[in-house]
Amino acid sequence: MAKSLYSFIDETDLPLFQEFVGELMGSERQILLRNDIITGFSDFLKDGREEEAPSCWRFLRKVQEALVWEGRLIVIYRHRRASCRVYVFNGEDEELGQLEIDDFLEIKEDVVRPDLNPQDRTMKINLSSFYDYGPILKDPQTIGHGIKHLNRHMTARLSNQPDKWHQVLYEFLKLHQLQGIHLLLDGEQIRDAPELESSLEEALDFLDRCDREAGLEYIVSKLRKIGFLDGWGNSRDRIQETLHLLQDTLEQPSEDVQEELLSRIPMVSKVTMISPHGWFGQENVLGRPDTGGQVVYILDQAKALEKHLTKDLALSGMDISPKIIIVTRLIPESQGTTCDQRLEKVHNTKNVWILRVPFVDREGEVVPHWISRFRIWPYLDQFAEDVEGEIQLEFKGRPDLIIGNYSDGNLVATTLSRKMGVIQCNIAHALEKSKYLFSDIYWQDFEEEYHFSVQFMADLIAMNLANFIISSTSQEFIGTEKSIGQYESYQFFTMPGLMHVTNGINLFHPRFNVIPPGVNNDIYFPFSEKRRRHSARELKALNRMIFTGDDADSFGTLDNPDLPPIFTISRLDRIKNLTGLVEAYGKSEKLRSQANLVLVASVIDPAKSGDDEEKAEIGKMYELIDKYHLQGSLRWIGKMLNSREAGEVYRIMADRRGVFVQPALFEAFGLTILEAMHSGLPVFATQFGGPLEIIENYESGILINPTIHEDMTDKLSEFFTECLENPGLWQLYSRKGMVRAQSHFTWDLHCQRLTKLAKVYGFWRYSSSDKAKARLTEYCHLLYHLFFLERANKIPRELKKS
Ligand code: UDP
Ligand code: LCN
Repeated sequence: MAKSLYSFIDETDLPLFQEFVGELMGSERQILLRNDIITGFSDFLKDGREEEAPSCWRFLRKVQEALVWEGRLIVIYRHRRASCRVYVFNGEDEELGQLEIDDFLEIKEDVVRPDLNPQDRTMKINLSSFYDYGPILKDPQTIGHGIKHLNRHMTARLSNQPDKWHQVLYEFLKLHQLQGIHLLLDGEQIRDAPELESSLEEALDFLDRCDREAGLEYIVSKLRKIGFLDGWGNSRDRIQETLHLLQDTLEQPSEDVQEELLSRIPMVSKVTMISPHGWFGQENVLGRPDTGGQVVYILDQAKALEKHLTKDLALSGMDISPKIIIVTRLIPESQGTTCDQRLEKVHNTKNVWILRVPFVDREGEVVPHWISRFRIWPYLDQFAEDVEGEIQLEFKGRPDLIIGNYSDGNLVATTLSRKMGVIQCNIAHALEKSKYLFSDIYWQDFEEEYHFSVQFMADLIAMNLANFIISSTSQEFIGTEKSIGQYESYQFFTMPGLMHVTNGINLFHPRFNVIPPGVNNDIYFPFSEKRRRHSARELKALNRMIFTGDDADSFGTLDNPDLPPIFTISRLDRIKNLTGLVEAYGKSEKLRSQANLVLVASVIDPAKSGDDEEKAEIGKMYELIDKYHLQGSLRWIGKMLNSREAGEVYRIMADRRGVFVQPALFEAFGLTILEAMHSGLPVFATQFGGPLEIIENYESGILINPTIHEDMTDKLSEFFTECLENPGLWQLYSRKGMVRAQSHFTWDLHCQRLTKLAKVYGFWRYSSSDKAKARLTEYCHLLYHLFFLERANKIPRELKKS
């Protein structure tokens, strides 16, 4: 279908636009990204004419990608977040052709791999025919608030077909059990929805009349006689409120009332969290390869969730303690960690455990050594089976909620959820697809090292089958005006010669919810709270270790240790770009005269690293230190700090009026940023990814472009200069960062919302037996067997590391 160019471009701007399109079509590159187009147009206008042609800018800013193909320019026009159209120009016509996504992918494949024979063409995956189940959102701005829309949908169905849905609600309450205890309604006394209404009246009437002094035991026994079992509340008032909520839901349903009713039902007491890769432990693990924020996140989440569920169960009158099991991989060659222990209690909890299950090879032998997260795929199918047995044993039954983490954990959660019939929540933490530019079209170049073909399929399966998905920021789902979201990138993509995904995820389904994490405030608290901090002796030792000590794990001496520190702490992945920060710092004489650079990362001896990417980064670090003669102004601590020490180090940096820098090329969220903010250390963080939503720029922190070294160093240098003129500036950033972190990013808030989601989506799962969802499950199951397992099993199983 053709569309007039005039719907986008003003008549006066048209000649310019066509000229620019002509220039793009003459370009040597056949694939252009948004940034190429924007900078291309800016250069095209030249010399102060950047403000010209506003309608062209409006149009071009929405172009995500363009292909130059057979004398035409084909553009992906993202008219709003999560929604794209494909337009075709021939450079002269005033009309635009429109293409289907499928055709676009075929052309893109042809551009990338013109050598592919038709018979080698790619498997097509289009899940759109399965997407007609459940409520569908309309406005992309509402993506990430799925629960709200689900509630609206469920309330509407209660109002529109009361007989049917009252009965469904009645059945749900009647069948409800927790830890084998039958709760809420006695089906022998209350036999259907109409009887529920009359029994409710009787119960509420009794509660109204009942003597204020009456004991809970008496009230509960009376209610039982009417057919209301345990689980409605822990006091007369609470029971009365909950029964009123039920009555209102039946008589005059509203979203809020229904949500509050569901969130009072004791549905969750046993939770399992799945996180197979990396070194999952409580000490001596952070900073190792594949071992960072996800471990911190899960441990803190589990602790906070135990507290929240304990309160939640008590409020519903249940004398039940929650139990949480974090499932990970058992690594016999544990390198001084606890990763070889089957069961480990999580510190400061009553009933939170780490359960480790080994990977086994084809011969049934336990795999002894650590394996990179990119190579664990062949072990996961058996792992899921073994985990099922182990958690059945530990829980003496099924859990009430399974939470998957990262691509591998989400896939295992999918298998467990299907087999055990338990609701599944996914947390991606970071989807690799967005981190590695062109990891889809040039997948073969990445395959040997990263096996993305397997990982992206695992992602597709898991994200389509999860009952609900949570993320720490909304851009993880739908990106920003400028860049597409991590989930959004699965809507359509091609891996030439392998798979061609026309519809991979429906972002308008209400399963997506944003709930940000917090930090452990026993560890990360303001530097000004002196009485909670380490003893003077410990502080002296830590200061020495970081700034002046000559331990085997530290590198570099500081000529002027009193300069404020630019501090960073991170794993040494390429994407974390610590070497970029070192290079930028090395290039800026001015910044070097204003501040020292202090890094806590990895190990300083490459021989001690078992990860190729990490080894390469360590090597690069030394090259840069040499090249820019950084001896004298850089300290590198290549040592794992325990979390108590790590917390104190942020505060020590604040004592010295330093700053925290997070220079990643892309960061899905960035817990270190929150840790620094909670400690009162001003933050400079990458503008690519989650930090955009954590920080309000030039308010509670400063965003930097890590791909432009001068952007990083100029902003840092300017800050230190201004602080000399106005010492209040440092305090201002420190304070505003703390306020922002404490008001928006806490685990209490997170757990309240997570528990509510589990309950509302739990009811939704029970009450919607949709055929389309069942077909989608079958289809994904096929993809799992025919594609995922097939390719995963071809990944060489690693030999023991020497
Ligand atoms: N961390 C640490 N020591 C290190 C490196 C990292 O304690 O040497 C901790 C850091 O304090 C934070 C987490 O690991 O809690 C990293 O989380 P983030 O979300 O910033 O990044 P990720 O590693 O998950 O990509
Ligand atoms: C993984 C990442 O890459 C970080 O950006 C997150 O903060 C971390 O997981 C926790 O979700």
